[in-house]
Amino acid sequence: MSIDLYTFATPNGRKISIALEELGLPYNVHPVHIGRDEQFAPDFLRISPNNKIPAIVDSENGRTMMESGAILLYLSDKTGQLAGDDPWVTMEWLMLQMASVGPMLGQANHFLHFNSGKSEYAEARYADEATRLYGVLDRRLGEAAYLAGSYSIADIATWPWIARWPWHRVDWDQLPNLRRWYTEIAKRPAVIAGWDVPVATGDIPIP
Ligand SMILES: N[C@@H](CCC(=O)N[C@@H](CS)C(=O)NCC(=O)O)C(=O)O
Repeated sequence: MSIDLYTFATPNGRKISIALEELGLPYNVHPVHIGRDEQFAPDFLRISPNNKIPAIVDSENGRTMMESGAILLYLSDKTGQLAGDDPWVTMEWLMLQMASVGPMLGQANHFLHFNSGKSEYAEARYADEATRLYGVLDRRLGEAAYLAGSYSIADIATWPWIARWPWHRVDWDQLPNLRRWYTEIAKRPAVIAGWDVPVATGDIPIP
């Protein structure tokens, strides 16, 4: 049994390489260079109908899957691991990542980092939203060690987005709980291994 992982060195891609490393599942890496539009290749479209990484093929049953949140739920269900303490709490924080943390920090990356100086309005909007979301996570991590109590797919979904913090104008002095969570997870061997998939792009940034 092995998983074919189609991925690139981005937060959404790293969610799945980190999860596969944590679960100890054998996997083959297929880099999809999104800067060269390889995500639009017809062969890839058959696996990932929305033309985005990550995607997987499970050789055990031939199942193809797109969408990182769905893939994380699938891998957790398949192995009975990384489910957190209460499946619905795990679902809440996973959905917050998929619906807010990923999309909003994605916009922050776009306007604050890649296109800085092009729109004052968009920079303020997404910097404010990034600050707000970092605060939501910090408050949650003040009451629980991990987002769903114990380490779970909700943390694995969220952590690679926070690892883009150098682009988000973050005041870490205001975020002691998030900093504790972020730096602890950054030391996990599976996270360090998954970070470098499909290629090493530099060390994990530590605040
Ligand atoms: N909701 C999707 C988002 C996936 C996504 O946005 N992937 C980006 C890289 S992080 C991508 O493939 N971008 C290529 C493109 O938009 O053409 C998921 O969580 O899997």
